[in-house]
Amino acid sequence: APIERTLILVKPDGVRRGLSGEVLRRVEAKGYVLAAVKLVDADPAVLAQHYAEHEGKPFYQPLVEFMLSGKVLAVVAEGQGVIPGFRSLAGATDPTAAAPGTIRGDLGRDWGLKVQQNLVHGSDSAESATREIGLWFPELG
Ligand code: DAT
Ligand code: MG
Repeated sequence: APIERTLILVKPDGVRRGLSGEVLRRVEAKGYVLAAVKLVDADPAVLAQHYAEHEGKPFYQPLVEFMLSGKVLAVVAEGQGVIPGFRSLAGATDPTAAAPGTIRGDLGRDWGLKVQQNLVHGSDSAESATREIGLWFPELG
């Protein structure tokens, strides 16, 4: 697989629950390299672009509000195949469906919660990764 970069976000539920380090540990244990890490209050304009593909869906507004509910850990990770590789580490979108061994499967909770509270985001393609790294880390450009 090619050496590439992906954007990872530890969402506010993950930061609140003290799981930022556990997510970074799994990324590093896999052999990926942390190229940039920062704890931020998400910018609403960045979020609107980040989730543009979901605009108009019923979960869009709750998703954006959730992402504004607390700090987000933004990470650029680098390595061979890290874009699909981190998606594999993260597991399926719905924590109930996510396999054991994955971040969402092991650590995600959905009782009484919404699907958006699934701990992490990972870019889904090379195009998304380039776009999302530019949005969250304009200083790297
Ligand atoms: P992923 O984060 O696995 O790439 P996605 O891009 O389809 O998933 O959706 C982005 C986020 O939106 C996802 O992490 C959680 C939320 N979401 C997706 N589908 C949802 C649904 N049916 N109900 C509530 N939230 C949803
Ligand atoms: Mg996605």
